[in-house]
Amino acid sequence: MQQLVAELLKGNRRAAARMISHVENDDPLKRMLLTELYPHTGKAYVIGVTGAPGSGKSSLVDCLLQQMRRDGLKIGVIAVDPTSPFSGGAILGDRIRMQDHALDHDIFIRSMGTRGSLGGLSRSTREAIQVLDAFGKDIILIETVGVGQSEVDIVKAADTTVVVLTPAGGDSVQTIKAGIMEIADLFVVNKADLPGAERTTTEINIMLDMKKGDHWRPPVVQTVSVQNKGLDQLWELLQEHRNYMNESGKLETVRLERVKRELTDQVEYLLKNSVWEQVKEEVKLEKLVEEIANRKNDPYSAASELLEKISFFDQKTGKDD
Ligand SMILES: Nc1nc2c(ncn2[C@@H]2O[C@H](COP(=O)(O)OP(=O)(O)OP(=O)(O)O)[C@@H](O)[C@H]2O)c(=O)[nH]1
Ligand SMILES: [Mg+2]
Repeated sequence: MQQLVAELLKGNRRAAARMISHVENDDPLKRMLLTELYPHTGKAYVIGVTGAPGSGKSSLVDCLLQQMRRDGLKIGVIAVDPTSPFSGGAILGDRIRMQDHALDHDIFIRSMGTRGSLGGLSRSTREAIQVLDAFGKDIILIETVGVGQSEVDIVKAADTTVVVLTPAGGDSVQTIKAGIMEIADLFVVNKADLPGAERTTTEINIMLDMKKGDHWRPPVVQTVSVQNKGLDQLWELLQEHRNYMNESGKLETVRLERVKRELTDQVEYLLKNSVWEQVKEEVKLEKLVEEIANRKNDPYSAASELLEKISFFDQKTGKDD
């Protein structure tokens, strides 16, 4: 295990890939690995790219990779597909398209599905980010389909969030989920070669102007990712937002919040695991459920009684205290 960490820190890609697999499978080794890695994290800048299926996220990421490589940056890409139990489907297509980059030693691309990620996809994504951070990536791009709460959670791991929209017949802006709108630091109207791009851009701008001022007003940029158009501007705006985050002190604030969330998540996760492990050992759950269903017991007292039977686990030694 120590060797795996050492190899990863040396820049061994296979070690990074294996480590992410441990994370994805919620392997028992995982916690120790992440503990070893943690001192080496906190350096990478994380950019989230979210938007409806087919809006052009992967094509944009592809173009951004070129821009960033030109600046000599090392980049990790995590493509998250919350709808897929395996890392298949559209993501597989992404892999093929990004193959040119895959040969580039400074770019590491990985897709993640929901398979095996018992602690939740946002959790395993966050841990994969830590792996790539320790691996020495300057920038980590997360591509995720913007459809539900889990994607909003995934994006919370990002320092800068890009929301990708398309000129979909003009009704796109109204149908954007409120949650998605809130998380955007930057809007991209991709497929600006299609009709309606101006209108969509104007609508977003109007919506943004109605919102009361945060210090950062998200810019809206048009791109045609398949023709590499608008990408210089997008990369420039991304760097502008990064500077803003640094200089305003906001980066520090959101990172502290993130660490707090990681800590509380971890406590809850350990508690939950340890509680249910013991419950399984000590209590005949089905019998208890039946009693409650038959009104011989109630969930309120039953839950308290369950917890009274449980001794809290010493996670470090693995022994009861
Ligand atoms: N006309 C036009 N088509 C585009 C543009 N960008 C992407 N596309 C096309 O849109 C389709 C989807 O592009 P992707 O980059 O795979 O989109 P995505 O958001 O990653 O898709 P998922 O990962 O499946 O959600 C592809 O067929 C692209 O060729 C663009 O700027 N203009
Ligand atoms: Mg994609």
